[in-house]
Amino acid sequence: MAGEEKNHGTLEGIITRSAGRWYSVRLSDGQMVQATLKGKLRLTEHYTTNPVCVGDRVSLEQHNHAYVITEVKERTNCIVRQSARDQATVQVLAANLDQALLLVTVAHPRTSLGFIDRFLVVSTAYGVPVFLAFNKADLYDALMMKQAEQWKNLYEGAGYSSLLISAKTGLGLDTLRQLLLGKTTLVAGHSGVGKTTLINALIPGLNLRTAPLSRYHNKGRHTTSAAEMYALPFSGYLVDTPGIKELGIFSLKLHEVGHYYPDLKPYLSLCRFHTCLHLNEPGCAVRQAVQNERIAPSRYESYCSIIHELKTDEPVYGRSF
Ligand SMILES: Nc1nc2c(ncn2[C@@H]2O[C@H](COP(=O)(O)OP(=O)(O)OP(=O)(O)O)[C@@H](O)[C@H]2O)c(=O)[nH]1
Ligand SMILES: [Mg+2]
Ligand SMILES: [Zn+2]
Repeated sequence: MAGEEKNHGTLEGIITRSAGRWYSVRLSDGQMVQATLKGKLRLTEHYTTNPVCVGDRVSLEQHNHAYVITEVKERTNCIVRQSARDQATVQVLAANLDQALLLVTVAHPRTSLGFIDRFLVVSTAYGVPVFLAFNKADLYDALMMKQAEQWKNLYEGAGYSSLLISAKTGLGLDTLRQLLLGKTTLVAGHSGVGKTTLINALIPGLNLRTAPLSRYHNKGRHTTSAAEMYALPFSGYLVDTPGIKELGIFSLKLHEVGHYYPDLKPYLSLCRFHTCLHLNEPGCAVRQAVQNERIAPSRYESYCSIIHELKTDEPVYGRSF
């Protein structure tokens, strides 16, 4: 009965999970509650599937035992994921992040350099600092270890912190804890690289569901189906995400792309033409730097592949925060 309804005033909180029409919210006093969204908020961002995402700061009202989200605060940043095959599928993974951890492995499911570079570009473009961890080090033979070291050096040389870890044995986790301390970190990567296993290792007692790789494909099965935020026992938060298969690049301007490659950046202003896209223009300082082995060939190749993709695809969506 409306007349007897008790309104407890406005509360503040952070979305920790969204599942269907229900949102889990951590209130500013630490209490976890379930809430629904006020009707009109459902219509605001029409080309994303989710108007409110994990990490969003919200205001809520409590009416008896029901909580309703009445306002979503402006985001400082967010990571939007768009499938490379289906451009209509755009999903805001999480918002208000301090950083992203891209989890990869040279065991299974092996991550390609092209995928790593795309994720680094997307993260950087959305204003989220990113670092890498090579997981499952306990499974590496001598050859794989050499490969992991090479890739680690490649990305450190390009300006990204990189660690060698094992979520299973705990190798490297002390160093990782230092990087996570006091921050909200999105954990991303292919399905089956061990995102959830790592989160379980960092948060004793959490026991989230993980699953072995499928026997036939040596690939993950998308065991985690929705993003969710968890509190670390030493201050900070982790956002577990469902595995990313492929990553579409969209809404970047051609001339912006080089700026999201820290290793290309020092050369961008040295090209003969200021409109240089570093493909085959004369007097290109970037290509010269590749020839002089100051830029790794794989990094330059992924740059070219992103430029070609942007040239052939009409950007459909504006970048929305
Ligand atoms: N040997 C070894 N196995 C690991 C390690 N980390 C994860 N695994 C295994 O890899 C498999 C997949 O792990 P998950 O944590 O479910 O992977 P995920 O990245 O969360 O996958 P999605 O939720 O599908 O995106 C499980 O069988 C884990 O036990 C590791 O460091 N070493
Ligand atoms: Mg998982
Ligand atoms: Zn150039």
